[in-house]
Amino acid sequence: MSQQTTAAVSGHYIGGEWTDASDSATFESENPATGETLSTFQRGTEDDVDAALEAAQEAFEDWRSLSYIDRAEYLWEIYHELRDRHEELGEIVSKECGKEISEGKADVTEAWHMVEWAAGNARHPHGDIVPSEIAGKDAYMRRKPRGVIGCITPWNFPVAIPFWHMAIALVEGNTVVWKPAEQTPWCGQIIAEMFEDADIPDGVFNMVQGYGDAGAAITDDERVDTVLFTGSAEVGHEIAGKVGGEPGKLAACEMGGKNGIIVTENADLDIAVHSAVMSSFKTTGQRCVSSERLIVHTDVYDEFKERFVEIAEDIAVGDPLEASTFMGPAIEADHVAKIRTHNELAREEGADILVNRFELEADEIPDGHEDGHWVGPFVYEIDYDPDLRCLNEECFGPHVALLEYDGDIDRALEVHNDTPYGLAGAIISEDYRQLNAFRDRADLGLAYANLPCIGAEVQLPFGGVKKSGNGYPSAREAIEAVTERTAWTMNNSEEIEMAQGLSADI
Ligand code: UN1
Repeated sequence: MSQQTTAAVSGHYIGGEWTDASDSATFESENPATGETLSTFQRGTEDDVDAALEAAQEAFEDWRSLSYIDRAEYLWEIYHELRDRHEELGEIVSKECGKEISEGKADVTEAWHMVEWAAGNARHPHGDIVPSEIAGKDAYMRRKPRGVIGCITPWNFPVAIPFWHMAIALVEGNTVVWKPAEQTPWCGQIIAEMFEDADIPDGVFNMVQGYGDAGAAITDDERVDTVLFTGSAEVGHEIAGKVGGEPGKLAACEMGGKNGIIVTENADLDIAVHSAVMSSFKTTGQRCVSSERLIVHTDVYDEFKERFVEIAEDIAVGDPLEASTFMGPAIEADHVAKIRTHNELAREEGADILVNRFELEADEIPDGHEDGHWVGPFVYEIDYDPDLRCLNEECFGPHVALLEYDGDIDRALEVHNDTPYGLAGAIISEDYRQLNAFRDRADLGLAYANLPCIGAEVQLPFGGVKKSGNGYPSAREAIEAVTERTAWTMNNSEEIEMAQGLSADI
């Protein structure tokens, strides 16, 4: 059981030791619902990252030579700790990243689901037996670890996403250097304590707290074999461009989206409204899978609009620790400013504003939470035009456009696909042909039918197409980014016989 879950200056975890930043710089984590300081942390430098990478490299050979099952044992320890500390850690997630409490707890649940998948997968086959053209030859595809994995994770899932990256990487035999988001270092601290409590061998797991400079020191270093990144498109595209261009190095990045939900003429409107509200406002719109475009058929548009707007006007924004809250605050003051800019852009581009709760009324803000980073729903309708920036740029907040379309599923898909992104989306329809058209032709990594477009499960691939990502840093498919494939071919005969009819005569 960990020792520390309250304020103190907390260090990095490098080579099995808690260490201070090389220049003693610190930073603070804040409760976005109150503005209060939660805790103080060492701010990572290049030297700290250097030490972490050295430790990870040194630990690699011994770690890779353990069996999959033995490596997974360490992860099972953490699985139990995540379960035992579910309530406590869920509350810390809510305090540090502002998600309402059921979401805080779901974040922890998703983490242990990932650990369960990765550790359980240690007992599953890890390659293929492949037929050979030659009777005396055996051929296989075998996997082996890539080496040191650099993990950069976001604040909006401060427990689940680190495990998306690290659980599989570690069970596969890699060592890791991880930088938690600077907004959620407390969650990072607790996860590091869990690895310490699990007695993971020194240097196998390393955590450096800090900002983008520490992250860049990880991603840019030649000792890192794979970078796993989940976060903003801006940073992800930079990493993918830089790291992806280096021979021998891999970057798997998962970024945001401008996710859409299509509501067709025959949709069940209860399901449609419910799905749209969940997708647009849960996590205060701050999921990479949150929906910012609702593409609604003209036959049902007015009714959908009326019902959606009524809920958006009323939805409970407030203290994340209160069970009655639907939406907590935005993560930080800078993010509130960014959401404001997106709302203003929509207005400038001709949006008709249907709900504007961007600035909450004083009596909507809970007592003692006046310094929180409050924002409420912003809902607008606008004539569809593919060139509008407000329909193409991700806001990452409770900011959503209603777009009316007239025509068949082809028209709906045209509007849906017309963004640079392709992460998650949904269709609400009772017509199986429309559902299948969406499944096959929506530019998406995650496609939902008659459901919200949030809430993916870890045993599915999680990642996007177009500008939403390259590779899968997350969930089941992360295995591809953290392993090498070896084509292993063995001769069982006393002769050499070549494939493709190549002569073996010398
Ligand atoms: C994110 O949106 O940043 O699918 C991650 C979901 C969660 C993960 C979301 N399982 O909504």
